[in-house]
Amino acid sequence: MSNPMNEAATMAKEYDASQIQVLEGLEAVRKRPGMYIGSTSSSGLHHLVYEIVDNSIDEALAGFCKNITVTINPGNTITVTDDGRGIPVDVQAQTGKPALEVVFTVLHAGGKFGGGSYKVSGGLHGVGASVVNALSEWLVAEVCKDGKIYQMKFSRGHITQPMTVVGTTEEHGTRVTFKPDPEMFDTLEYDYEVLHTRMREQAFLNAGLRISIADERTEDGKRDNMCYEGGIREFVSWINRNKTPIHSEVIYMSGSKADQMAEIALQYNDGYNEVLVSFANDIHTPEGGMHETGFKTALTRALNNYGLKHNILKGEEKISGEDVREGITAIISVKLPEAQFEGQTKQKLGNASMRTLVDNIVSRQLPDFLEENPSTARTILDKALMANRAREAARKAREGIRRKSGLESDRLPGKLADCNERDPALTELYIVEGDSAAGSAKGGRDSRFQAILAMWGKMLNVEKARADKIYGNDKLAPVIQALGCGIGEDLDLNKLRYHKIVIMADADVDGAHIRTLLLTFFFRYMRPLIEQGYVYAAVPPLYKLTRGKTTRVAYSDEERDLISAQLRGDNPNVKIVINRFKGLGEMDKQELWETTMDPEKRTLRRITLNDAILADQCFTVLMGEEVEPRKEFIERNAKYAVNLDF
Ligand code: TSJ
Repeated sequence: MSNPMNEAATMAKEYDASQIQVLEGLEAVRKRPGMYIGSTSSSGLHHLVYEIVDNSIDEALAGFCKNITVTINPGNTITVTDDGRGIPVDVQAQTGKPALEVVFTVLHAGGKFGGGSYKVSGGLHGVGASVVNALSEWLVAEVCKDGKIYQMKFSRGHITQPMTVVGTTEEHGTRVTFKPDPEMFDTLEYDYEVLHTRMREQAFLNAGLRISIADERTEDGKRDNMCYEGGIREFVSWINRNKTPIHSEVIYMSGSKADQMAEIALQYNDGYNEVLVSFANDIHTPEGGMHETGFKTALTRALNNYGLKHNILKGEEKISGEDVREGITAIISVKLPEAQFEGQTKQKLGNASMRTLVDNIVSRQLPDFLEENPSTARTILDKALMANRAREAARKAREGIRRKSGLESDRLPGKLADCNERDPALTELYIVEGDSAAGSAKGGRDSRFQAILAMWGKMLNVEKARADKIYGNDKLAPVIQALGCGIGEDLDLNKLRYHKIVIMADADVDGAHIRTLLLTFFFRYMRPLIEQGYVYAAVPPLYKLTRGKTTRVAYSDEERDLISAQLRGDNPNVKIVINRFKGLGEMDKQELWETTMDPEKRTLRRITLNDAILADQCFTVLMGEEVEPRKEFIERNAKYAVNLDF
């Protein structure tokens, strides 16, 4: 017989030990929040919401939840609710604690208990509720289950109210409300559109799941209610909504093998761009991977086979992968239990079995579709054939233009003030809007490693232009020449002359226009440049503050107020003059160097491609011919149009 006293003592000791472990775990999250949520900037702040919502999506995937709501409350707290089974509240044998408590206090506890759930979703970092809890000033969890309402409260990961029954209910589900910790984040302001975009994407990826989002911070805040019975088919229609499809129906294919499943939806439009967006377990895989490879190979093979069989392709004629993807909008969504994310940013699917599964699905189902829909098949084949011929013609035109303009030679454009250094890893190219700003930049730069290229005026609308026109364009040719690495199929990053390409344009509408056009161009014709992180936006200051002989600059409204207070010190009546910089051209060369170009002091914002859908939408809508969608888009995304941060 064991001594009951000893047993109690042992249990207390174990409890202490596990408690210490818990606190150490959550303390680690607070010490290095970036490791768990990517960053403590705006992106990390939004990540908290995704981590919570992912749990509700898992519940939906398990078949128990139909509705999810996300609310931005006054004060920038967030509430997420679902109508699932409710997080289990029973005491676990291993820990002696309610499962609910474990979910919020033990690192990586999510989905590991209960069993039977098909855990496939999960944020980029796959962490979950305990991380959000550790990074929240406070968090309240409520579970409706078995007729009761259970409630538990936390502060910075510590329990402030143990699990308590606070009422009775007929409902079932989970509600979590949290306030991100100001000690942890650089910004606490939630952006409705960022959350809306992500929730819409999740609704498309989980057919029939209803996700509602509301901004309750103001009386007239936005709200959206999203539920797509057609899933990724509707996703494709939605991406194509401002484009002109060349066949009416969206082609849909799906299949599964063992515990893996894949679905593909696609539709061609009359444009020339390829929009291929892939997901693994509802996580965007912008770097592609096995599922994309399987799709591309099978699509090219199936269309060539059909073309040969029906004498649309003659003899040796063959259409390439790029030809068959011109004007395509396609979504590939796969779900698998142990997804392997690879690549530099862990955004590439590595599971080879997915290549086989997707290839098999497309190889079996696409030929059937084409045979059953001969006119659509003909339309698609004709388009691919046109692409093939245009590509040939473009190649010839390009070679001609190259010879004429000397693009192939070492000749550099006249508008370029080059630097002395030759090692691309050490050099920077500033692409500057406007002659006066370019003048200041040339005067202020460190010419040892900083080159300046001036750009002005409206540029070619690259949305609808083919590569041959781009090479001949008088605004873009200097950019192509200065960068030295070619475009499109010829792109060779080994020849890139500068490893930092900094777009320097005013924070006004004209600046946004130039920036959007340049990014459109990079996005369409030099995408690896963005993907590999070579493109940046300069961040010029917004204000100049002067007190007597002291001047300081501020890059945001908050910083302006902070510096103003610092300059004022203990003198409430001292006069501080605050000027708003209207444009880069207003700064003299010294100011421009000190605030925007000096590597010791400047801020550069790296341009990322983390949302190819929004990028494509942004470019298409901003550049497109239709005025209404453009107006609406600019109204909805006023600040992105200026601060293009896809
Ligand atoms: F992240 C979170 F934990 F905070 C959270 C979880 C937040 C929100 C808004 C919802 C959820 C959540 C968890 N919704 N639904 C569930 N379901 C479960 O945790 C659950 C329920 C029952 C069983 C079972 O086997 O009976 C298993 C699980 C995993």
